[in-house]
Amino acid sequence: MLTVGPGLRLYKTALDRAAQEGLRDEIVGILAVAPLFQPVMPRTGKKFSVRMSNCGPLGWVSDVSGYRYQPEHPQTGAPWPPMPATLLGLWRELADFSLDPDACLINYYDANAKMGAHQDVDEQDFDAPILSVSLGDSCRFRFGGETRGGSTQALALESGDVLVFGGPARKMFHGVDRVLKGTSTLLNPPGRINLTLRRAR
Ligand code: MD3
Ligand code: FE
Repeated sequence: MLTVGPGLRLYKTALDRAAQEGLRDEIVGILAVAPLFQPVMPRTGKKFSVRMSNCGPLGWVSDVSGYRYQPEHPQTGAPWPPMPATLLGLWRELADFSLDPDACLINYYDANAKMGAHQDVDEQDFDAPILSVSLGDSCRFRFGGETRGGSTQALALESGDVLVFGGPARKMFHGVDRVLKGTSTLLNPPGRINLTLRRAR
């Protein structure tokens, strides 16, 4: 475990290759039932370059009317598939929080996708940390402080890495500058998957 900053812990290769393959297969199964959708920005309707899905009781969605957590897939209307036991196990082992997560956002990045700087503030409980798992191609992750426009730091995230954001890191600005194409053979089609476990309510 590496403490990257206040409240920000990095578990490098928390999942070995075999565990990454197992989790990948579980996510592929989830995406067969709850397909990736392309969210759009509230008001403007501008498309995200990242495609998304969710598992667990609640899922994060974005459309012209806003950001929210909801229990069903926006296109199929079906409940989100359950969260894999592997993910719950990682949370119980690493998150250092008494309650289980109720939402897991699945982000899929192709080689050209990125995510602009933002805060995660759609949850009701900021005492709970957020746990992120990276699979597939590496990326350059960027984070700063609690206000936009301050100094930032970059961190390479590789397949199998787990980050935990708690306490003072919970409301930090963060984003993904770019995906480093061809750095992993885990995913087919290639790209990067990020899983974020949260307590939405
Ligand atoms: C810091 N995802 O889904 S994971 C997101 O790689 C998101 O897909 C990025 O930002 C990704 O909201 C970054 C790391 C991460 C996730 C949630 C955070 C960092 C965070 C919440 C608070 C602070
Ligand atoms: Fe985020």
